Amino acid sequence: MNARKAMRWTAVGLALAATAALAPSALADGSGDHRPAHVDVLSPRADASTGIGGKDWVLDLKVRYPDGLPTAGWTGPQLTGPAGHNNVPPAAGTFSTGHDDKLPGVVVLLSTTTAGRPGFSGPGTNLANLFNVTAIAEQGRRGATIADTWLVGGAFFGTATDSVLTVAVVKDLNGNGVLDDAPDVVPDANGDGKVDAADLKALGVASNVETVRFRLA
Ligand SMILES: [Ca+2]
Ligand SMILES: [Ca+2]
Repeated sequence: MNARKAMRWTAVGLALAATAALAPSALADGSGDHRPAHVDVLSPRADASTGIGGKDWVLDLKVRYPDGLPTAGWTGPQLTGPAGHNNVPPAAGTFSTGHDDKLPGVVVLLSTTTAGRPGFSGPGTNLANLFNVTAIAEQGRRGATIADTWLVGGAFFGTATDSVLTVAVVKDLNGNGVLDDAPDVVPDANGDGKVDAADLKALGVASNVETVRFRLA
């Protein structure tokens, strides 16, 4: 490439960079190219068979916030579970069904969640606050990525059955600029008897909606 051509390409590059810098940051919802959050399900994989007798399997997520930790409503790391380590600082957190106190925008649904146990009201139950280990995986100019892991130690979601996992970050419903609006229970907005991606979209999402069908062995 000669010097004149190189200069021309440099000018194109600078113009593109300037356009990118002017692009608005749309925190309001998950539409368009700039989503304020992105969820990845690392485990279980689609169509995988997991666990033994419906238990001892892992639900592993990564949630990326391009605009950084303040957008995530992140309130610190956690190491929680049914035993005593819940209250050990700095990783103390609550452990129950409902929205997570440490990452309060995330919704995690399993289609085979049933009512009956305390806190469980069927497939709309947000399971995010049952996650055991939550911490920063990456932070820098590309935003922040949170790793979120749950060891499912009981056969609470069926055995020898298919289940559908649905994960998303709810949009900024109260307009405080923070993605901290996940409900404890997602309503069946379209009344079809299921609580799934359609109902999350009706509620409003800031991220992609990840859906994974898998089998509980
Ligand atoms: Ca909010
Ligand atoms: Ca529904």
